[in-house]
Amino acid sequence: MPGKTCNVVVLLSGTGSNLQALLDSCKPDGPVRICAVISNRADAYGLERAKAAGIATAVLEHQGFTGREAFDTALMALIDGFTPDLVVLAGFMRILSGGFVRHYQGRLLNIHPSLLPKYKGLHTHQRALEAGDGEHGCSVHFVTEELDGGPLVVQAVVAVAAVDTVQSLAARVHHQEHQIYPLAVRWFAEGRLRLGEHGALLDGQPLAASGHLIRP
Ligand code: NHR
Ligand code: GAR
Repeated sequence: MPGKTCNVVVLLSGTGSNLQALLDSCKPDGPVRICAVISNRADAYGLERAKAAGIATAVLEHQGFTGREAFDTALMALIDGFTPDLVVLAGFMRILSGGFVRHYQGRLLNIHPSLLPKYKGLHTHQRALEAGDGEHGCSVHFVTEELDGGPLVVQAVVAVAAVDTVQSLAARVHHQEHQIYPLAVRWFAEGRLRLGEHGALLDGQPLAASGHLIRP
């Protein structure tokens, strides 16, 4: 899509270092335009990063809703007010309902701190260390109803050292997250990445089951 900009809404719950990596990767004449950052937590530091970059922010606290469906319906209305081409989960810590995920089918990405399909869910670094894994990493995937189970786009592998702690391992995984998320978002914005019937396609070609794999 030369010339066309891709409007992106970012959802987050916390620090927002992945948002920062996306912001830093956006060139004024590039294809990615982050149009809003939405948090389910009013105290998320990611909101400050967005404000500092002059980007619209909104807070929708899930505590105010009775049940996931009601929260998700309000969240969809808020997101759609920004007419995004792509919605990006960047440390967003709420599980999304089927209705939400179907509404954004093919235009919803997540970054997850493990080499999926290993370690879906939470506490991934601790679980990789406890299992004695020699390799760990992070994954970008299209979001489907299956939690952390959607088609993979790109993965980065991190070697685990014998001396690693949760903190030291998480720091190296984070560094890789900050490389691969901007890459995946740029591919999408350039029209190179899309969700086909049988998985993710890059330049019209099916990606491997692991997605595009980056090794140290
Ligand atoms: N929703 C769907 N339908 N599918 C996915 O793949 C999703 C999703 C929503 C979020 C991010 C995910 C991750 O990368 C994500 C992927 C939160 C939880 C969780 O258990 C699990 C996975 C992910 C995000 N959340 C708790 C809940 O009850 C709350 C935890 C908390 O607030 O700290 O929603 O890991
Ligand atoms: C990232 O490591 C991301 O992969 C993870 O949360 C962190 C957010 O960091 N996501 C999940 O665990 C989703 N359940 P950030 O706020 O600094 O980008």
